[in-house]
Amino acid sequence: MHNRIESVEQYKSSYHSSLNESESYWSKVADTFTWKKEWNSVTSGNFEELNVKWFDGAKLNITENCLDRHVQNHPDKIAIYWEPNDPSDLAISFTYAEVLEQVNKFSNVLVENGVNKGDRVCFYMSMIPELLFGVLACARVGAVHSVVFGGFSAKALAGRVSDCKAKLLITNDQAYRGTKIIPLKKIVDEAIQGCESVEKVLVFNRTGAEVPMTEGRDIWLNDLLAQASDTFRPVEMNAEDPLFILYTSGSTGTPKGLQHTTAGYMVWASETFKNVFQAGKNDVYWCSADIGWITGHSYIAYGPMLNGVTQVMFEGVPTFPDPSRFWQVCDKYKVSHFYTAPTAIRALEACGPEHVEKADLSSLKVLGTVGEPINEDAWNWYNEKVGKKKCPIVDTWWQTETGGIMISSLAGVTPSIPCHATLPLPGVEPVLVNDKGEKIEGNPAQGNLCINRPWPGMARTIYGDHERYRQTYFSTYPGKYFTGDGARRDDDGNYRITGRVDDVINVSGHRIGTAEVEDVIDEHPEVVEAAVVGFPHDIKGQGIMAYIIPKNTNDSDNEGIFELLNEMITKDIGPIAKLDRIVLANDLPKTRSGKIMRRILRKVAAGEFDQLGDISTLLNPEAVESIIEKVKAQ
Ligand code: 7RM
Repeated sequence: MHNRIESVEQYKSSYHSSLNESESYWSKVADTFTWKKEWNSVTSGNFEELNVKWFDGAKLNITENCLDRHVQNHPDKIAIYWEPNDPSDLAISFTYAEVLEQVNKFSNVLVENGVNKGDRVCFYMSMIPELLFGVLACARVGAVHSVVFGGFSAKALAGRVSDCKAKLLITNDQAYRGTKIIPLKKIVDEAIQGCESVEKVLVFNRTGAEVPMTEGRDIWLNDLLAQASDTFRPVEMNAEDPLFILYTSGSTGTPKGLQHTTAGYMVWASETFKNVFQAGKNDVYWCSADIGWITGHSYIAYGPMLNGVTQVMFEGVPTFPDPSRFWQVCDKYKVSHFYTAPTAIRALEACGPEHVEKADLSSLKVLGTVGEPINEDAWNWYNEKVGKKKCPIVDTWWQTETGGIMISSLAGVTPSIPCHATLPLPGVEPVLVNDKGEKIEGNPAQGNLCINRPWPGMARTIYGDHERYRQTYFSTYPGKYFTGDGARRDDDGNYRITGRVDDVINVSGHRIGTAEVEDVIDEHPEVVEAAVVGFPHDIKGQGIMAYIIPKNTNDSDNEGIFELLNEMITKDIGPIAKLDRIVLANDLPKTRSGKIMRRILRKVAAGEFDQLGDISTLLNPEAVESIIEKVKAQ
């Protein structure tokens, strides 16, 4: 393995040279990977023209870096300990040599089923090894993977499959999720009706359920894999060829397909994993995320594999069969590095200390958190009950768009500060700007978090809509990438992320656009107008609340509307976007130009009735009084 940052001094000098001698810094880093051909230029392009390229001219296959080079050095090292949903089911492990074999088989299956370089392949699967193998197989054959989280609805799946014009859809019969069974194939059948691009559906048999198979379209993946050859020559890719598309929600419109490319993403996922987690040769790393989210892409499928690390892959949920499951899995595999989300920490804390106390947990060395701001109570509980105050906590701030971690302490190397992501990684130049876009100099400071220059792991575009990419991220503060987050910087330059400053709600670490939810609610015939906002929620971080003006002002006529709206939301988006609360209002506060004042709705939802600011300039100040009354009465 190549050099990693191992002291504060080394962090400072690396950070400095990554910005001031960027070309030589990144070319030294890149030298440690396997290439088919070297790059012509380390970095080119800028945010103005939005033509960013890294390692342009180079040729490579990312899976040779994830697999082949480790198989040469340590073929028999465990790559994956796969832990099934039900602890009494069979756990399986795969060495690096075995993962390579599986990925080769899967690659042959893809090619035999018509997948060519550049084609999009969509995955709608649960956390079974075949999802990981399939994703890597796409990369090996040069196809672009687009993983859709198995909790999304048929309609949400259809939207994503159609947007990226996937040729192949890969799923399993059903998914085990705690006590629940998710009928993935059935949802696929419903989704696929409007998806003209899809030629075939490959179905992995996980639960053995009877599922209808459409002749000429659906094929059992198990059979194909069983017959496939276990050798495959990786396809040579250009540095800037697309690697994957992943959909994420923003403040407006439908979810955006962020497109990441090959070489820059590889270098970023690998370097950030190595420096942040500091996992050694004999360590066991476990990231509890689903591969359907960016965390699972960068810190299950790619980062750890690029570093040749042993990791746990978990099919289940934190509370099944009981709330000690995470800790039992840590003990079972002697997990040394554990990476999870604040929402999981809070949910497990709420189940009581006995579950964590009965576990040993002495193997743990490093704890990580990601997905949303972590509150002090959850941080302390994680530190004391899980880490026994001896494990550094890395609070890793990043986004789907950034490809990998941007701001974080380095475990055991730079100091952890409760609830602070702390310092930018090499190559990351954060800036705080005020609402006018002016850079806030000096410390302490608070403002909108932007990134001032391109970094290797950044998304290159929104699939099929480069203009939307520019508009969404580079137009608010020209010349800068705007993250959508607010942040504070302390006297020593440490960042604390305060949360979204746009119309994105972060529910249990999942991004939900208020506009998406409003669109569903507006379909309801009895709804005149709706506004959706986030509010503080003890477990989820943020909950979703809808203010609704119903056609019918008689309350008894609106009975059941909450349940009905949630059914609609579950059908159109998925259960993760369900409302926690609704308020039926006669009127919503608006500006004189007719815009709903979400700022006020958010304050009211949070119960901050005396912090509404000046409401006298509103078109209808009396609307505020009336919603306050309704909320107080809840
Ligand atoms: C990795 C991921 C991105 C949004 C981001 C933030 C929030 C993520 C942290 C965080 C505070 C953190 N990608 N966020 N990590 N907020 N501290 N350590 O979650 O695209 O799904 O979400 O998540 O608001 O903009 S994501």
